[in-house]
Amino acid sequence: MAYQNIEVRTEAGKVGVVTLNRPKQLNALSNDLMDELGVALKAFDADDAIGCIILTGSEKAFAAGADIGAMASYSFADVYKGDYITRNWETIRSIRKPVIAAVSGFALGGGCELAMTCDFIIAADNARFGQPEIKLGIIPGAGGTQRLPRAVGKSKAMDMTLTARMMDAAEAERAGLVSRVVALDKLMDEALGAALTICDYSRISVLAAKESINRSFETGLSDGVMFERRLFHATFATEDQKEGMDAFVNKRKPQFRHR
Ligand code: DAK
Repeated sequence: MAYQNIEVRTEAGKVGVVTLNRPKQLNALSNDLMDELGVALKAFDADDAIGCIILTGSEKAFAAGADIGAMASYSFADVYKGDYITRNWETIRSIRKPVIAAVSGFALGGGCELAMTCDFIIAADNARFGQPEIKLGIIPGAGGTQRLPRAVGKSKAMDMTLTARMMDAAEAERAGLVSRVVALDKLMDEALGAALTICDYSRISVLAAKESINRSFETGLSDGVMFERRLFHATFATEDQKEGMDAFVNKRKPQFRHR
């Protein structure tokens, strides 16, 4: 597929990189862009050579939100009857391989929500996160009111959502929204390093760990721990478990074969 709103490449033959590419609109997330993003993510997810995916934007903007120009004229009837853009915003949730958001510049509104839908966020020191929808007479619509409080707690989530205050990278790291902050010029190196580390582990363990952590957001503790226990037990059915433990015992580097 020829993409108009994103760029897609592979690093080291095993990391899929998707770069949002609508620079004039600060990567505003148009319908076409979200369609293309879904296609690219699904293609990497289906590609056996790929072990991890990085989603990034430009130095100035990861994404400044959904496309306000496109939304401006919609009525309640349009968005409710049409189930406004739910269709192509939910694809990322179905991706089973890890997706790392490498964020520099603005991650606002739907851009912040998109970053939060990734599995973890590595931020450049110029990153700024916010849910400024209140300034437009709307509220977050792609999970911001649900994922932000889970990430940073109720008080900061309320503050950001009700006042539209942006959070800088340092505060975002303190609050737990991002996992690491690095200098802007080191962002992609850092994200790629993390992705390659993940690629070297057993794919089965990686998928199971992601699935189990995501389950913690959907269920109570007892059910979540039981879900984890079943997946943990299942890893003992894999060749990779034998390889990983044998390698440790014999003081060598494991060679996981993802089975
Ligand atoms: N949409 C469209 N164009 C945008 C944009 C956006 N979100 N953000 C920026 N742009 C455009 C600007 O209009 C400008 O275009 P030109 O005037 O040059 O043609 C260009 O990008 C550069 O922007 P600025 O001139 O404003 O640049 P500054 O450096 O001065 O300011 C800024 C950067 C990021 C602070 C500012 O552009 C800004 O405040 N942008 C809007 C941020 C915002 O309000 N974002 C939230 C949008 S609402 C849903 C899924 C998602 C959503 C809802 C539902 N479902 C699944 C149901 C999401 C909603 C939203 O994100």
